[in-house]
Amino acid sequence: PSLQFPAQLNCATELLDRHVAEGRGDRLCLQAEGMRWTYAELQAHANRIANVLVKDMGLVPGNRVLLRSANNPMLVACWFAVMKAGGIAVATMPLLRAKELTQMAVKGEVTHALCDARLAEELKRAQPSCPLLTQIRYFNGTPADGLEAAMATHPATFDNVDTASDDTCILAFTSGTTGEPKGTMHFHRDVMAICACWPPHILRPTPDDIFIGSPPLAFTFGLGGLVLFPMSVGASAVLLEKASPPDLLAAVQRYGATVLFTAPTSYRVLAQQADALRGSTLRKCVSAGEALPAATRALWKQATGIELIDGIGATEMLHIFISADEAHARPGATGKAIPGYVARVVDEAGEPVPANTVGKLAVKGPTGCRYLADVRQKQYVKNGWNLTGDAYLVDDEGYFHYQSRTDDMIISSGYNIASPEVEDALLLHPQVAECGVIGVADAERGQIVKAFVVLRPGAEPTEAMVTELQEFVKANVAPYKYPRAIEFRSTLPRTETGKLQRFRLRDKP
Ligand code: 3UK
Repeated sequence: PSLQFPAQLNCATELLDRHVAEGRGDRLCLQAEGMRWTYAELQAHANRIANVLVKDMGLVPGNRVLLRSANNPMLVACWFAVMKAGGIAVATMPLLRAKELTQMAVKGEVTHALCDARLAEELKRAQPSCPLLTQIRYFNGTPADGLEAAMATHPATFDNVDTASDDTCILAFTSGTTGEPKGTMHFHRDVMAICACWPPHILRPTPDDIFIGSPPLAFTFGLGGLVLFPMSVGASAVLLEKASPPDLLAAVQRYGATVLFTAPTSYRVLAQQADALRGSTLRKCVSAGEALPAATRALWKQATGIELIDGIGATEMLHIFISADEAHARPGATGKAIPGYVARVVDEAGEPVPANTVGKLAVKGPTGCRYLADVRQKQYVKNGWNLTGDAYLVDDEGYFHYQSRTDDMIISSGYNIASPEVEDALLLHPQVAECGVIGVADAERGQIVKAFVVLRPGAEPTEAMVTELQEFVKANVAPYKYPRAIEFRSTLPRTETGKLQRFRLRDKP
């Protein structure tokens, strides 16, 4: 990919205005419940909001703007308005509470906010603790007398700020499971770099594709998959405020979606609706956020005939850096470093380890980790390599196989056991809907493997089932990895981004 960017670059000019300037303004850009916007309509909305930000709210380039909304077209218009005005978008997950919003606003020195009126309450509770945050406008309210009323007083034209390609435009907070949220900074050129690397080489979308998916736009997986990537090729996206598996399935059918982005657990649930999925319009399905179990890949292929595209990405890296297209998919492997990136597996000293040896994943490319004022920068980036905190091995053919988060390795009687490997084995059992595996302290063995299992409807959580599952795992992986303890649950704790929260299983054993 060409990763040479001019000194001055504004990603809104490239991803939005360029389409209108080149005569594609009438093409469909965004759809949502009762809404269809062309590229020209999105541009007009973004321009009016940019005028409100600059002329009414006093925004100057470099100001940080908190965005708070479920996935909908106004959120996208707000995001582009911030880019156009040379601001920095601080997108936040809809489920966050005042406490977390305060942490992010204070740490991010946020001065402005654009917020969906239906999510106003927590932001209003946060504002008194955020002295710099003085300018807030609400949208999507009834009546639409907030941001929309202000927009109506401004023209639908705006001269984008002539930003430098290495001006920060995104401050993305990690969906971190523990500790203070970490803010990661990304430049205008980083946005263009992720559009130049993964989509043309792995996804290969066309301008007629209709993208759909569940990840919030505040999660960079969602921002890329549902806004940046479709717009980079002039395609369109469907935005869903609610994207549980049934909502997603209904929307795929209703809108004739062709490219789906969601997390492994969601694919697992969706695959049960094989009837509804057969002969659907879907042609490309992307999984990221956590490891894709081989059993889930197989279920999806059975239900739809489609080979999933797996990819590991991170907020620190902005998007996906190891992946494989359908033709190169290997069950149990994430893929190889995508064009533009290099990846390797290293030991504690940062030296590459031999093939088939577990070590730490190290990656570099056009994007990388820039924590906002955080001492953990030195742990994530060493000698120019980004250490993602994942344990991986590379096989003889150069494919990267995910093992676990480095701090999720279970050590039992001297054996290293990766939680996802045990989870994968359990998921092959027809009665297992979901599961999570952790290590729990044990006097004799140091740690033992414990599994939390959600059974499929109709299956009984009995002692006999415990034994059956234990024997099943022993038959599928090295017997010492079998879960000595199994507890049945009705649900498992997950983040808004679909990640299993193993630490919460550990807290409440
Ligand atoms: C894990 C995976 C195995 C891995 C993300 C795509 O997930 C994203 O970003 P986060 O900052 O988390 C990063 C961590 O999540 N992970 C993600 N994808 C996979 N593990 N296989 C995968 N396919 O531990 C990684 O270090 O929330 C994913 C695009 C953008 C993103 N921000």
